[in-house]
Amino acid sequence: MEKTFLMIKPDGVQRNLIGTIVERLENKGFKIAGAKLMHVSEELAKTHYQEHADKPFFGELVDFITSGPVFAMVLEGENVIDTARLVVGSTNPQQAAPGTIRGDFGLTVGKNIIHGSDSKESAEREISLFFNDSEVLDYNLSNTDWIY
Ligand code: RTP
Ligand code: MG
Repeated sequence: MEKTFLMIKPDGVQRNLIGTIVERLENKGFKIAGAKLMHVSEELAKTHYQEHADKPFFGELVDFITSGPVFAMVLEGENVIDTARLVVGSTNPQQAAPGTIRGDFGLTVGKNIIHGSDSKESAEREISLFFNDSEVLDYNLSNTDWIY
């Protein structure tokens, strides 16, 4: 099954939105294969956002993502990479559709609450940057023998 990487950025954590965001992702039907609260080092931030290294906002982006804890997740589901990006919404929260995470909670492009991988290649790269193999779990959600 396809996997993607999502990360609630420091602004989302500071605004106590972890529960609300995870609830939306679970309600959508995605399966959580891995999750953790962590600090992003400067080195990891620069590697993660290396495609933006030449952009004028790169320094600010690295400073912001390392400014406080993030909540990193691996989600699993059919077509999860593209569908999670739809749930996340457009990059600029001021243009993101209502009903999306950025549309409902984001304030500015620099503080847009959450990151989501944008392709199969980025998803694989980002999952392996943020998670060890042992932190991405393979388990069955449909084992309901215990419900009577
Ligand atoms: P992300 O990588 O964080 O999921 O966001 P994205 O794909 O929607 O957008 P991307 O183009 O990859 O940009 C990465 C992050 O850089 C910040 N940004 N700031 N000041 C600016 O003009 C500007 N443009 C982009 C945003 O926080 C964006 O999420
Ligand atoms: Mg991106």
